[in-house]
Amino acid sequence: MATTGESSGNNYGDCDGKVGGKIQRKVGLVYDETMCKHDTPNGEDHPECPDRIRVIWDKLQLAGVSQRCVVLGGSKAEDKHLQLVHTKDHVKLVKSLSTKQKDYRRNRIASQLNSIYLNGGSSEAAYLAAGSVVEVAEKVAEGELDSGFAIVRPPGHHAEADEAMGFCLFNNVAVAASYLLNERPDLGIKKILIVDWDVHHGNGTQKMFWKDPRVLFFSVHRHEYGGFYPAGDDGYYSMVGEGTGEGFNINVPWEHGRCGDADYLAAWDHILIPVAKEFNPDIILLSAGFDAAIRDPLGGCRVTPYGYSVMLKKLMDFAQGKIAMALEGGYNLDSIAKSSLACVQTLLEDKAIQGSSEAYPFESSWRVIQAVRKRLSAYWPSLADELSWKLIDQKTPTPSILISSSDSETEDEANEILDQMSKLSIENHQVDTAPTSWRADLAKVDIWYASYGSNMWKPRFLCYIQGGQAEGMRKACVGSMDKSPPKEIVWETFPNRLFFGRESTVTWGVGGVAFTNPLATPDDQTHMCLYRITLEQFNDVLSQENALNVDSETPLFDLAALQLVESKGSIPLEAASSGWYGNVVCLGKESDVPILTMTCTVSAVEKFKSGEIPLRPPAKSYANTLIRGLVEGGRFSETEAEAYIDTAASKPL
Ligand code: X5A
Ligand code: ZN
Repeated sequence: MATTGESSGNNYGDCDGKVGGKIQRKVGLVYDETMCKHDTPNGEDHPECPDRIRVIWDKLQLAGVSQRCVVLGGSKAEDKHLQLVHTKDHVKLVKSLSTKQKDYRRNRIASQLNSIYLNGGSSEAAYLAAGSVVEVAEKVAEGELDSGFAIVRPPGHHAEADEAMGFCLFNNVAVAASYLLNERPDLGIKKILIVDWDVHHGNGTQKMFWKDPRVLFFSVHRHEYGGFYPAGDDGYYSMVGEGTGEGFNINVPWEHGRCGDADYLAAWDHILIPVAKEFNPDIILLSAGFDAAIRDPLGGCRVTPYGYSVMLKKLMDFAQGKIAMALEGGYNLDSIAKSSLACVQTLLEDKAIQGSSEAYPFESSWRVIQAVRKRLSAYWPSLADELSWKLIDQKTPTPSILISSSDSETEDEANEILDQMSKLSIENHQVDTAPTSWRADLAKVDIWYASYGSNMWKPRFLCYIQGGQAEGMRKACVGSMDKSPPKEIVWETFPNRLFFGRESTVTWGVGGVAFTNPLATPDDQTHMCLYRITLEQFNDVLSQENALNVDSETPLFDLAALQLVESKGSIPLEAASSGWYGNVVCLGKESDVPILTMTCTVSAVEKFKSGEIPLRPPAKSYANTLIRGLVEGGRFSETEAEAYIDTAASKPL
């Protein structure tokens, strides 16, 4: 089934394995066009598309890099190897998706799975993806290759023993690891380090080796307190493995997107590399998704090709450089091609990839790194020391993307890092001119932000301005770029209906979210706490309420929108349409300053009324926060506040 196209060949190096007098490392590549046959059944667009592996292969060929590698065609995994980590039923299911079956049956299977599409080519591609990773891992373990890269799809790391999910059918890397450990004792591979730098948590791989001390699983991913795919607590740093596998599972859960080279390299230098030294793996398998790459549409992170090359280079110091890379995610075709090229050049030990950047890790990244070190220090003594404050003081303030440059006195550990960082550069660097011009304009305009939910409690609202985490919150806020406190606070009552809906929020967990009917209903009353803030700050509150970044290049709500909402009363926001509070409502004026609130759209109210979106009473802690706001704000006694929330929670719409 090797159909790798014209320019492939089993040659490597141009002169007896030497390039420029240096012994050329033997780097294997698997590419097989057959894996492009897995596609959406009706030709709809999907980020996990066949072109992903084509563009990588084309890039390696155009750069003249594949010609210096050992090119292998794909090979199909054997059922007994797949069954080392998957159930028989799961293998049977994937096998049964053959071309003979009708699309509708496959569509029915896919619809019962999370983020999975299937077509007539899916089964063969899945077998090839897993088999190809096994093939590369085996050849690297044997020493026939120094290292290798399996350019495969569908990806694998979300696939669990009995379930396909997250674009993954078989867990390619897990199959390969289990194959080496259980089927090939002759190769002497006793300890495997799996590094998963895909932007998503490798939930499948984690589960498969949860109790297995032979596999150290390390995953760094965007987590957002459980809000980012695959969502939940599995990717948290508290998940360290169990039984004899305790301590052999390490998660680095970023609190937000935007993480880049500096954050990833800090996780390498202060977690992964010291642990890898202690663990001393016999081989490294790399779940190499490139969806943490700059400009990836799903990841929202900013790792550059240079960043990937440095992360990889650092791993090459272990296991005598035995590394088998397998493609996982990565959805910007240009970014994944460039990142892959940088990695293969690194495996070939070409001249170092050029790059530099003056970025520091985010403050939040240091916080995560410290928490991970602390949680795992019982198992890995090299993590026990606290990081020096001089080191962690080198940071990019969390919401801001303004990059400060280093003026170093080179004497301590901190400056070592700084020097390293100052050599980094972000390829095709989009200049992040932090507070962009819209901020200056909107900072001149005052509005009243009218709150009726947890923001009525001042310490909670201040988190949106100053950043931080008030009592009861499960997640810290980045705050506004302008951290000045509200200029005035007043209370008012409006003829709208307060109600509660939805399942849970990232901040409060399970329990209702408060809404107010955007349309006035004269018999109802919503009591609101009004904060006088600038329109710039209002934008940042709006972004945070809708889980959007505050560092957007364009405002969510500008002067034109303000004019519009004053005349129309209520306007939905394009950019926040998938958020909960994607509708800005003007409730009138107070001392000639417009009063704005944010709630759901009028059409969402209809869905609440029809039951299409369920109403849901607030959880105790959330309700208590509202009551606290009303009481501490002087609006109500405790009994009155309780009665008010109670009524709003129980009265039908
Ligand atoms: C392999 C990978 C992402 C799934 C996202 C689903 N999967 N929304 O990157
Ligand atoms: Zn991913």
